[in-house]
Amino acid sequence: MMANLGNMYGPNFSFLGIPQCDLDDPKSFEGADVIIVGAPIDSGTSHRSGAKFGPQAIRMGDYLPHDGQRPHLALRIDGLKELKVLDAGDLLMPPGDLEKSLEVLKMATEKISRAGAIAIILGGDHSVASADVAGIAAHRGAGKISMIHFDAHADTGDLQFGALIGHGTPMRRLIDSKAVRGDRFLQLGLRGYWPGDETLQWMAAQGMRSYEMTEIHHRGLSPVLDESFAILTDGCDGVFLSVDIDVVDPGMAPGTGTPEPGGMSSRELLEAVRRICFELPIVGVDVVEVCPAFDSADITAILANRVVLEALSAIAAKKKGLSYSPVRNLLDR
Ligand SMILES: [Mn+2]
Repeated sequence: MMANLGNMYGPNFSFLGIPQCDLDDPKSFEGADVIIVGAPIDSGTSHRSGAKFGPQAIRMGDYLPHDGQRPHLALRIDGLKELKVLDAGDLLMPPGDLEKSLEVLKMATEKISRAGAIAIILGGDHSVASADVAGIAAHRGAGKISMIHFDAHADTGDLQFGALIGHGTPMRRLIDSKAVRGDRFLQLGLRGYWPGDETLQWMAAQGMRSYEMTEIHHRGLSPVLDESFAILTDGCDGVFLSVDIDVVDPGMAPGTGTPEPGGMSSRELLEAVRRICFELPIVGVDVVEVCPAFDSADITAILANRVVLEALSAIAAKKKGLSYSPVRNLLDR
């Protein structure tokens, strides 16, 4: 039996000190609500690499004691205590074999989904989405889960330097394989200079909806989320949330491989994650493209850590049936 690896590229510690489990030992994750797993691979990057060190940076990115608890100030719930959240450590992902690495990840998320738990995957470059979502879809049914994807880039390329697998192609692979329906695939925060016409036409033909950053700015995040939620829950019974940290402006998230200026603020991302996980039936979350070598004062890793915590807190609040309003006086009890 393979034990929990801990961090593939560093000492063994769990996300904020939560208990560990071993995906090869079903007893160790019996009854889990959420299982966190690291996907330490960056062989899919098209530009500067280093995201394979993302999982350990995300686990560590917090200035409070790593004591397995985190009561949320606004939601008034402790996601780490209210839910049974376990850390399965990093998957063994050989950097020279991206295909095999992704197969390992797909098997892991399918196993987590079949155990009735929500998978939270710490990337890794975004190629991991092609596997982690596919694993959950293998359990819940093709086309049965919808996708909300935060990113500066569409990641819908057909080929990346001639290869089918890479961090620029996972969303095309998920739609091509019918794991996720194109018309239940939403993207928020796109900007910059990629992709080109041919790819955009393909995206339109799939019925995708991609909100460019300027549209979100002018319409406001809330109306865009309202519109998205109606599409995501139409005929699908679960939602996967994929967060490429480069959706946030490089000024607030510099530690990433392909930074694109003009992104959303970290506050907007956290608010969106809170609403999504509070209001939608989340079946999985990935947080990808954190690249510690290009970070400054750990701010990107800390943001990614907070994205995970925001998701956990909101999932716990939803499960408990709490009511929440973003405009409530914090001190009204
Ligand atoms: Mn991406």
